[in-house]
Amino acid sequence: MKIVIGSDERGSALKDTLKELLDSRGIDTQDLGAQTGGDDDRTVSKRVAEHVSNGSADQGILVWSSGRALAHEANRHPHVRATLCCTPHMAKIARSRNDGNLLILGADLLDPDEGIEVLNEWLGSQVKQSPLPTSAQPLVSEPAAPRPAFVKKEILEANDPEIFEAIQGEQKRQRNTLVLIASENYASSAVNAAQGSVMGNKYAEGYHGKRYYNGCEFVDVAEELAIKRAKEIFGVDHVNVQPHCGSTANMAVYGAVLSPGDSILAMSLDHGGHLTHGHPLSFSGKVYNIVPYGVTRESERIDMEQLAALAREHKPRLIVVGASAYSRILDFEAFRAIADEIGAMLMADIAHIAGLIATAAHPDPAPFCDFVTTTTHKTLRGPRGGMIMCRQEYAKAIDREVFPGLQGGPAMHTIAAKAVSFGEVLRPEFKSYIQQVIDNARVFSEVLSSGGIRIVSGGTDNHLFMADVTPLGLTGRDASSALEAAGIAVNKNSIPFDPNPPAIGSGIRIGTPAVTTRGMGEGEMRFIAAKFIEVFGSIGDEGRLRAIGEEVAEFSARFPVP
Ligand code: DSN
Repeated sequence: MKIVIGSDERGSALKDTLKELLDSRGIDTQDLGAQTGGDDDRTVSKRVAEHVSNGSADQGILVWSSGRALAHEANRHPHVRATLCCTPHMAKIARSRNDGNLLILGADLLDPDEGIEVLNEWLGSQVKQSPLPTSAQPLVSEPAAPRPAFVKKEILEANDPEIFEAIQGEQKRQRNTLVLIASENYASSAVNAAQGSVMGNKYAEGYHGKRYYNGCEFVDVAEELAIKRAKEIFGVDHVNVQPHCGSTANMAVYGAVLSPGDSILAMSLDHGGHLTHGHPLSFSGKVYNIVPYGVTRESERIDMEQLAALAREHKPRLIVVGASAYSRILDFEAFRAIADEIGAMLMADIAHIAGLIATAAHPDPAPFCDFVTTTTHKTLRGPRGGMIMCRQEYAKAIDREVFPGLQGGPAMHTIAAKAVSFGEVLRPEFKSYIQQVIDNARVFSEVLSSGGIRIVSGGTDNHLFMADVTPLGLTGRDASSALEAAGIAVNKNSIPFDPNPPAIGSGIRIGTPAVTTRGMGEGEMRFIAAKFIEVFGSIGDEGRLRAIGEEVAEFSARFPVP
């Protein structure tokens, strides 16, 4: 067996260690070197993938700073099945189930011992189609000691088999299903490790330097890092990382600067807004006087003329810009001009597009908005949670409204995980990830459109799009249920001016963040979109839907979840 190995600069020390180990075991290993160009220079990774692709090497190893973006690129080469492996278990699955032939290791994610452990598992795991020749010696004679994550799993299994089983089931579901729900994503193992950490045991009511509990020195580090990194990402004056979710983040902004009964101009849920932008059943619609705006019937883009007219007529104290089902660029500057004209404050809710803003793939709200709220688990790919950013003049009011206004003790384990994910966002690989998310959404929408499905507003500029399935004689509910039967998860959604009630809807919302995290690119989007069309043509044919489901599961298994 021949292995080619290469790295970037940060990965070169671990690469050298692994090369030495492979040599000492008598495995024919060719070192293709450490990339010396900038982050965009992928000469070495390309060469490694080419060797595996054209069969001049049986296997490849790439040791990169974090390695996330490499899997997309390497998998574009024919016959290459590349996987980023952060644990021995991931290596085992990638080899035994997916017949992986290119191991990617993140030098920033692993210490040398962990890297060796992952490689040992990779080489020692049974290969589905092309087993290691018997001449190749397994690298370890004894099984590696279980990693801490594994131990925790075993403890949970022994302690609470019912919950353990439910978690196992969910893990399997996430692995075997194609998740195209626009608001979902897979956090990294590092984020999950922080979230499952002992920081969850700590009460830390208050803020750094003004805590109501002793013993906060370590959770302070986590919170300070989360704030520092968020400021660096979004270029804002002040950050509060304590909101438990996007809804409490929005609630805190409203509560900090408005009084009950004040008017808020916000996008209606029917046209793509969010529950907390004034739905009558949400606190926002109950406490405040909501003036809804929407999109035009023709363009299905935000009707800026209607918005300006409503602003002049109702003089809201706050205008909210942001959406959960809108596929076009938000023009924050134009919103600011309208807010200034009537002396209103402006809040951007960027929960869906935070990852795009973080990487400059969408215009920046910070220069134009008084407040920016977000969740941290969608395109930002962090733990489930919320965050508020604001201009300095509102800092005190916002902090006071979050604690003690709305919340008691902050979830310090989640805050630590927010810090970890923000660290990941700051790496160059995250930018490539987001670009791929956007390219994937565009290609996906184009294939569906050529299959007779109407794309709301004619396309997408971001990570999601809305597909009107009525031209096929379907409702959103029919379409989402049929897709579910074939192992594909989307959500039914109202489209603007929808004649169907929300529980039925005329559309489905499709987003690409989660499948892109699994390493899928445009080719895979074409495959999945083609399956959508097949599913829609097979409604009522249970056998055919099951067969498509089997194909989907097989396809899905090639792309490990983090
Ligand atoms: N429920 C989320 C979504 O799916 O967009 C927003 O909070």
